[in-house]
Formats: sequence, structure tokens, C-alpha cells
Amino acid sequence: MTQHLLLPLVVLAIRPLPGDLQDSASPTQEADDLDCGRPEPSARIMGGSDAQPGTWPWQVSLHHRGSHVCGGSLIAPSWVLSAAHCFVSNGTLEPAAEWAVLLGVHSQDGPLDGAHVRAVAAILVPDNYSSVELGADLALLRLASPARLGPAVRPVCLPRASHRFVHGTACWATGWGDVQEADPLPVPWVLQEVRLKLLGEAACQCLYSRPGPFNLTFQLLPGMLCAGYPEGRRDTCQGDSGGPLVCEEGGRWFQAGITSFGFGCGRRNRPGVFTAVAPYEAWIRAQVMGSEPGPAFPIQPQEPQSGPGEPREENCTIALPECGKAPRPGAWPWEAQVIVPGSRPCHGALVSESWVLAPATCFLDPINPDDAPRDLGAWRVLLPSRPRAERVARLVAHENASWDDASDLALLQLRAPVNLSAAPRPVCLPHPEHYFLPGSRCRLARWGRGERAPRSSALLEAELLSRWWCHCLHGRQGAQVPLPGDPPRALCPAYREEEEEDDSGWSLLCQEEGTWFLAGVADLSGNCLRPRVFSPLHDHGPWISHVARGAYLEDQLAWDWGPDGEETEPHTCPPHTEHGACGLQPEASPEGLLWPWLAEVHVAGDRVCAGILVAPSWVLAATHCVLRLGSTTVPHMEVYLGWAGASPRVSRLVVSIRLPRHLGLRPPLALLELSSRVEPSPAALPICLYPGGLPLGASCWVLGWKDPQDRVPVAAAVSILTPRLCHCLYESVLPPGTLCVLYTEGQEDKCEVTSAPPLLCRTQGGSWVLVGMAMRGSRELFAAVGPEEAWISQTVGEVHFLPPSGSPYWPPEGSNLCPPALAGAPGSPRSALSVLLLLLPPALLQG
Ligand code: 4AZ
Repeated sequence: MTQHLLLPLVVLAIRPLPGDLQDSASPTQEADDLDCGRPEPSARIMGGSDAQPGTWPWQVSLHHRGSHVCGGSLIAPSWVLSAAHCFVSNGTLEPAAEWAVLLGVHSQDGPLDGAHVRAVAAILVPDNYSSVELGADLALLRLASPARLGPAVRPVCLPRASHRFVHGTACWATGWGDVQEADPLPVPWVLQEVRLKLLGEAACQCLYSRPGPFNLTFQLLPGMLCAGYPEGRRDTCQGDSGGPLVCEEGGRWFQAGITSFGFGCGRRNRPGVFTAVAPYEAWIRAQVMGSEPGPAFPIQPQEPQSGPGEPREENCTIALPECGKAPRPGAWPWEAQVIVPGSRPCHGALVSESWVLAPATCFLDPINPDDAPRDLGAWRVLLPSRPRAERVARLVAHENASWDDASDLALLQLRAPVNLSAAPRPVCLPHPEHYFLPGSRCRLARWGRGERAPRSSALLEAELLSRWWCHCLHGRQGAQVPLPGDPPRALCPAYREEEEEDDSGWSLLCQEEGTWFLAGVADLSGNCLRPRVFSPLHDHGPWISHVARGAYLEDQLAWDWGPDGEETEPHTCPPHTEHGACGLQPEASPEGLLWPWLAEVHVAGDRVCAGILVAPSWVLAATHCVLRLGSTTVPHMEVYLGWAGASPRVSRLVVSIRLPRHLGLRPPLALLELSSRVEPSPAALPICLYPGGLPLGASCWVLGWKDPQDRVPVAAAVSILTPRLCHCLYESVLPPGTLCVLYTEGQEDKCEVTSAPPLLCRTQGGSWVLVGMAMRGSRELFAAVGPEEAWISQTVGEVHFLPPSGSPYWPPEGSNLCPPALAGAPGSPRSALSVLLLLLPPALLQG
């Protein structure tokens, strides 16, 4: 289900509890006058992230049942300050006995020199704490026995309620939490430090008011404080909660905040949120009352220049994405070509200063995929605007690369990081919860082995189709379509394709607010030569950022989820036949509705007839349109599928025409056999057929062209009359198996009739069914497909007849003759019908 990123993420990494370090304090260390906030002087590695031992002597690790869960800070020999959410689950406080406090720890692996452990006697949480988003996320832990103070164990100073921390001040957060989202701190679990700038309330609120994933924004509350950077990248993360944010003033370290929560970690415009400590002076004092020595609240060394109250107004600086900017589509600044001696270049993408992502199959021996390539020194990477080729230091293949096509990925580390500027520049990668909206403008870009073939950029334009269509084309009948916010299993773009493709792969780049994301890579498994379905890259974000620390994972930038955040499309797949999906219609695109089964049949000369794709190499058309009366030769015919008025489209030659045997009469329906199969795609997908009558509850349409010249498809809504009604109206002229339609008011003249338009119905499940083809010169009369089931099934192997719904085709009509008012009624069918409709129950009209 939808992931809610506002939750604090508490990690339970298994770390050994140094049980042998249990100790009891010597009372001599409990001085009356508690010195606070002064570590032993030592050098700190600026810019590095491993802390030096003894730099943060108040930092403690809180273990729950033997594992590090949260951080905390020592504020007095018997008191630790931490976050409430570390101890409250489902509204109840965890028992104090399950917790242990580790003091004086530097690395949580190996010998814990100078470290000791204390049991917890009590956990105190403010009465008004309920959840992190609502504030008051702080807790006090009373230790069962006082800590043993020393160089590695000292308390921090607490700010008084009147203490003002100046916005923009560089402070430090510390902890053993994750080094990135879903990426735990590696062994030897050395305490990490990060320099964070205090952000003013206005600046922080401004950042959090910009919609993030799932269009979420957040309202900061009094008692909260933000620290970090608009551009993100430096932050606290899962497992750091409860730990301190400290600022140095007058040679002492004051704890300004308690790590509380955030939207993910290090994301752009999503700084970490801390519980401000100063506002809780009174609460802390009240809890520790009577404990000697208690925490120290030194007077603020010097009042900040801006004086008390909110310091100067900050302007709202939103950071823009640093990845995914291209001067124009097709000029990709992240385009990387990996040159491996003896094979064709491999196309990949730059994802950070030092890492290129490419398919693993470019580099792995398919027979021995575990054999590491030996000649890495001879490999080169070509990047845009770089004078020389880059050298390669390392290749890391995805662990599933050799058997899972969706994981056919490898990361190549460059020997030296490149300077990022306009080019080269990395592409943005999606977070796991990224939802590329249907209708997104995308492009296809080269992926994997292949030459740099010049191609028209129009060919590479693509548009993302709905999840329903994408999923149901391949999924099974009744299968659940992933909801927005759930990880997609496939991405389907609609794009204009050529018949001739080389064997190279494609990546799918999708644009959001002018920023390009690498959304997916072509899954070349399956039986198609050209890409249709792309494996989403979402799932691989954590692996990529784990290997290529600093890869550009970027939040979703565009949302359009309607009022409930849900799409209106159906969530289950309509009926499939044994040959797969049929009659699925991708949703409307700016080019109009797509009718993937509507074919233009160009007959020698200038005639164009409507045809319907009923199987990968068969089109059904009206005989009278494709064969001239009296002619005995088969004309030259070409079939076009895809977008009307656009080229190139899918085209095929007609190699044979088949007609059913109808004694005496010329059969109205013809099957045209195509020169080769048309693989299912948004541009060309067979329609479903129905063995008898109409699916119950279907709505029906005549699909044709407004005029035979530009051939933009139009659909006119119709009702289908019952056979008796039809017979009564057209008694004298009807061949058996004819369907009559009644156009919805004002729809009659929508399409022209010379092309013999088809009659289609949309079932309640959402699939489209071919019901009939227009008879010569008529708008209202159609030759029914149902009665020809046997012939169509025999001629066409893979035709999609849906199972009959089991209900009668028509409602019972009785056996009486035509109503007298209709027999030989003069005038138009509509005027005759208006008489009839007054006489008959509405159930006799289908549509
Ligand atoms: C946590 O759950 C946590 N980036 C702490 C801080 C942040 C997110 C999660 C902010 O420990």
C-alpha cells in the first residue's frame, strides 16, 4: 500500500550488546556543579563523516532487546534525553526493562573501550505526545545507576526556554543511523557526525509547503526545529532518532534539538525535523526534580545579535533538481558509451559524479556470469563534452543480473569523478514510491549494445500509458492493477515504431517539470523484437544509491491523482482469452483516442476501407468495400495500424483474402491475411469477438472516419435493435444475421459510410468487442460477426472469442408479428421507431 513518508523510521539493526561492560558508577563522579557541553579537546575531520572518538561524549546508543534502535544524549549522570517515538508503539510505552543505554561508545563493532552500559529505571514521555507529526517528541530515561563520567562520557548543556539559536548557525547531528534511505551504516558502525545548518521556521515551512511524494506537505508546529539544506544530501536518517543536534556557543555545546523525523533522508527541500529542546526546559526540570546533580541549563553565553524572538525574515529558497537537465530532448548530458575492446559500444547513463549505469549483459559472460571481467584497465567511457575518455575502476553487477531481465544492471565506477556542469550531468533516478503519471511525455534512448545510429527524434517520442492498459495487456483476467503509489510492475509507453529495428535495447526517459528521469529499461524478454514494456527502475534505487553513494535519486515532481489521490481507471483486468488480452483501449492521448484495432485497408487505386485487427495477422473487413463487385482478381492491399494521420505507422501487405462459403449470396465479411504478425502494442492490438449476440450491459458505437481523406477516427453512439424490431423495420431488404442500429440523437452523421465502418461494443469489464461490419451504403445495417464464429475460428488460429456470458442474447420477444403501426411504415427508420418505442418496453433496445 501507499507508503507514508512522514513516519519516523526506526531501525532495528542487530548490534551486539556488550554485556560484559556492565558497571556501577562510583559516587565520587557525581559532582554538585555539573560541567556540561565540553568534550576533551580533540581534532575533528571536517567534511568527513566518521566522528573522532571522544568528540561527542554525551552521545548514547539505546538498545532494545540487544539491538541499536535510537540515539540519545546524556544530560546528567542519571538522565538521558531522547525521542518519545523510540519508546511508544501503538500508543503504549515499551517497558523500561527491555532497554539498555550504552555510554562512551564510538564504534559499535569490536572492543568497546571505555564504554559501559546502564539499565533503564524509567521512561518519561510528555502527556501530550501522540505521534511525531504532532510534536512533543521527547523522552527522558532515568538510568538504574548513574553513568561513570570520564573523557568519553560527559553530559551536554541544555538551553533555557529563553535561549535563541541563530538561524543559519552550523550545528552538528550525530548517530549510528542509516547512511542513506534503506542503507544501514556499514561495519564497524562508527558514530557519524554531520554538520547541519539551523533553518528558520519560515524557511523550513516554505520548503515543506512544496508538495513532496504523494503530494504531501507538512505543517511545522511550535516546538519543532529544522536543520539541513534545501538541496538535501546531508541529513539524519533512520536510527538517528533521539540523538542530539548540538550547537557550540561560548566554548560549550548546547543541545538545540532531538532528532525526530523527516520525509525520507537527505531529500531535496526536505530537511530533518527536530524537537526543539529549549521550549521543554520546564518539562525537563519537572521530571528530574530532586535528582542530584540534575542537568545543567547554563545561561546563554551571549544573546544573538538579532535579539530575542524570531530572527530576521528569511526568504524562501527552494532548491531545484541538479540532475536530469537536458538542453533539448535527445541531447542527453548523461549519455555514456562504454567501450570494451573487442565488442560493440554499450550505451548507459551517468547517475552520479563517478558512476555509470548500464545493462550487465554488456559486460558479463552469459555462460559464466560470475566471472569478473579481467581487462577493466582497457575499458573506456565516453561522456559528452569531456576531452578524453574516462577510465574504469570497478564494475558492480546487480546480484540478480544473470537471471532476471528486470535486474540486468551494472554500475561502473570511473577512476576519477567528473566535474558536473551542463554536460556531463547525471540523469535523475526515481525513488521506489515514484509514480510516473499516465500521459507523461517520455523519450526512448539507447540502452545496451548497439551502434550510434542516427535516428529521427520524432521516432523516439513516447507517452506513458495507463497502468490498467499496461498491466492488463500482459496480466491475467481479473488480475489486480497496482494502485497509484504501489510500485508499478511495468511501464508501457506509446510510441511510433518502425518495423525494422536493430537488436539494441532502449531506456525510457520521462520528463517531469523539465527534469528527466530514467524511468525504466527495455525488457527484451518475451517474443517481440521491439520494446513495448519497460522494467521500472524504481525497485533499483536503493541498490544504485547503495553502490553509487550520491546517485541522484529525486522525488516525484508532478502529480495528478484526482481528489482522492486515486485514478478512476478500473483496478482489475477485463476478460482475456487463451491468446491473451484483446480489445483493451489505452486512454486518450493529446492526439485523441487510440483505437488500436482500427485498420486502414488501402485497396489498389484510391479506396480505403475500415478493417479491424482480430488476430496478430488477420484483419476483418466488409467484403463489398475490399472487393469490387464482379471482379475476380484480388487487388493489391495494404493495411495500416496505429495513429491516424501520423506516420510511420505499423503497416502490412495483405497476402490473401478469405470468404466464408455462403450458398448463392456474396458473404458480407472478409478476412484479410497480413504478410506478417503485428505484435500487440498500444498502436495495434486485436479486438475481442463475441460468439453470439451482445455482451450484457455493453454500450455500442459505430467507429469510422469523419471523412475518407484525413481519416481521424470518430465514434457514434448507437443502440442495437432486437432482431424482431430490426426485421419489422427493414423486412424486405434484410439478409439473415443483420443487425440494425439506432443512433443516439445527433450522432447519425458523425462518420461516412463508404469505408464500411465497424460496429463495436464496450463490455462492462472495459474490453471492446467487434459486433458487425456495415453493409453496403448503409449507416444502420451491419453484418453480424457472431454467426460466423466457426468460420473465423477455423481460418484464424489466434482469434479472441470471449466466452458467452450465459445470458440470453436478446430479451424474450414473444412470437407476435410486427406491430401494425410499423408494417411498411413510411419515412425514416427513426420516425418509424418513434412510433414503435411508444409501443414496446425499453428492454427490447440494447445499447
Ligand atoms: C528516524 O526515523 C529518522 N531525515 C530520523 C530523521 C529523519 C528521518 C527518520 C530525517 O530515525
